[in-house]
Amino acid sequence: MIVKLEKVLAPHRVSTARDDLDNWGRDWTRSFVVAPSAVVFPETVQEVVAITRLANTEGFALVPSGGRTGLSAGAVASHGEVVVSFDRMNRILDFNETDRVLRCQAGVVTAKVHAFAEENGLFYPVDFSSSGSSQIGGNVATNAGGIKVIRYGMTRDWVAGLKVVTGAGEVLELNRGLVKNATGYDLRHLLIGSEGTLGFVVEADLRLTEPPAPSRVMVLGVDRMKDILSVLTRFQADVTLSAFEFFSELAVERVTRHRTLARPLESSSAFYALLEFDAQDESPALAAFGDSVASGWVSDGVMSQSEAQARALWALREGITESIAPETPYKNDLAVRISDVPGFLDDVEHAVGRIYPDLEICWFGHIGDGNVHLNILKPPGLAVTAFYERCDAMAPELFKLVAARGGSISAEHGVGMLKRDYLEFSRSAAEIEIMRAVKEALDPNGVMNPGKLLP
Ligand code: 2HG
Ligand code: ZN
Repeated sequence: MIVKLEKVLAPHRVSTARDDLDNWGRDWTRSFVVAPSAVVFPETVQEVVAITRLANTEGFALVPSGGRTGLSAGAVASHGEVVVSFDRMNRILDFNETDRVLRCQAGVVTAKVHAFAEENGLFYPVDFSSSGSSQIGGNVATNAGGIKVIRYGMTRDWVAGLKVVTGAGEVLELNRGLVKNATGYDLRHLLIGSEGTLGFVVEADLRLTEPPAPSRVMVLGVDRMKDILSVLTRFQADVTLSAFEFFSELAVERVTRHRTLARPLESSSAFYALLEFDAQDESPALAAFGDSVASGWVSDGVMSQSEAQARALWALREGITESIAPETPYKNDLAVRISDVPGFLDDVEHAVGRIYPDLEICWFGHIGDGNVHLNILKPPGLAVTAFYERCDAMAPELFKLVAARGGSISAEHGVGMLKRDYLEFSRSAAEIEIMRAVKEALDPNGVMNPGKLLP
């Protein structure tokens, strides 16, 4: 297999070195076996086609690999697969000013798209903490969301076209940058969020938009979760929000210690809401703040007066993941309808408290779109494996609560291997059967990312 791969690619772009396998064989998850048999670095679409065809004829499996920032083990190679890295397909190929669409290769880092858009007086609005290393191909494969979804939607909303190599090795040009196209099933959207199980995204056409107006950031202290939604409703009546995030006091405590940041407010609250809106909306925002205090929903608040202050307030939210990483949290990325969030948080607190009263929960996330990140922290004395075993044992209880509210077991991180066996809590048996049939049609020999997404 290696010799044949070396014929398809130059030998220096096929690696079996231990360090390379360890590095490219994993994402940000740490609890899965990492055991690829090789890592390959194609530079052209034709090379991706050749690798895929070889996998079909030789019977080996492929794992697409981007910036490896995933949190669901969608890009972990645990069973001798060949990892296909897009690190060398990292060019922006074209930009059309009239269409406001850029075409890039899958390995372009998200931040490079942000910078390119800015250089051209425009804006690419999909943004998240890992945008400095995540790649567009991975964003498309997981339909990445992030911190601006409330205003701009998910990656799906910004993809005007895709070039993909299916699991059978066919090249498809999907939608070709069109705004309107009513010619049947939109296969582009099938590939978006397919987690590398149907084929490789090799190029993407991304829409750009007007840059946002200068913004203000507010952090508000809120003691009762249900009041956060009253605050959201009150602000949304008069203010166009570009972010509405939340985090708990425990998260503030961890992130301020880890990054040596100042606390946002003098007093402490159970929760904090972080809002971002256009500076021109400052007066209605201050009125909404006044009403929220008068109604007893908000105890205190701060509003950025400069770019630096806005960045410092955002750091409180964006630094949470790295600040709790040493506590090897058991991560969950859940969604319910926005109005259901407070009830859902109560359900989960209650269930975790009943089963494991000694475990601490660090809540944060994108409450404005119903997506909450539940991180259960490992107590200091407990071994990592014993901790994950306890959490895994609790998972069905947790996902039942999600299912009871018609929610999603993965709002934005994807299913990967982490959630694969729980898919039935969010998708019906009929849906899963249809998903299998789709996979069969695009990847008849099952070479694309086996063991991910579908149980
Ligand atoms: C975020 O919103 C990311 O910061 C990571 O989706 C969430 O670490 C997490 O659980
Ligand atoms: Zn998130």
